[in-house]
Amino acid sequence: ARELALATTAADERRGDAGASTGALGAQGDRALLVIDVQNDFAAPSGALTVRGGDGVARACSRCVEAFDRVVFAQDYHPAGHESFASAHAGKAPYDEVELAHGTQTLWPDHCVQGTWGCAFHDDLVVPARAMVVRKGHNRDVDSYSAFFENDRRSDTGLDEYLKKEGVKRVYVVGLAYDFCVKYTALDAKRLGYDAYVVRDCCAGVALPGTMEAAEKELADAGVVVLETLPA
Ligand code: VGL
Ligand code: ZN
Repeated sequence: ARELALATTAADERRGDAGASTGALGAQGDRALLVIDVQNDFAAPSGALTVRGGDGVARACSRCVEAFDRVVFAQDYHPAGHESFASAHAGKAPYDEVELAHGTQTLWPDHCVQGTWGCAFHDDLVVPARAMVVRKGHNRDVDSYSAFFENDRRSDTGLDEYLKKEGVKRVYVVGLAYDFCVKYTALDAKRLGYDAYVVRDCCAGVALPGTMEAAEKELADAGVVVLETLPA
């Protein structure tokens, strides 16, 4: 019942395709859930880059995971000394900005270093065996907020190719952080031709000055549909 109900969101109804949702597989066929960076460093209270409300987001995302047949998990996956870390730049502190060849980079505390506890998915996140995991940020010299492209937009993660091959037309984006990786993933999804949805109560933001407002506006301007909640 939950699957059928989920397939009939307000946004679907606006699009007039609610009637296409017949049977679990048919209803699920063209949609995917993208769960972004629900890892200890963001979601756990003792994480290196804790997002307020992150552990609640882990539980909310798990409820979404159970409702989707096709789920992709993004994992921020940095080598030690990654250039997005303030510690890699002499005289810089976390949340300072620096100019790099491909644009402005916000500097972060060391986080999501490969093989560490902080990099692991939060314990409350359900990660089914069928799930696809996309790792990003492994290139030392360029950050990757979006689950589709690195920030210089040169190399892609393979996610678009996978979703297209699967026949996915609608992507629902949830997780952390709303104003960074969730935002950029949803914007790229829209740009790549998917109907893109962000489920607001399954997200939380870093909330640096102005970043939450900027996210609201950029998502709206791009035509990403921000749903308050996934209908029960
Ligand atoms: C993220 C900052 C640095 C995110 C990742 O997942 O939103 N934010 N790395
Ligand atoms: Zn990162």
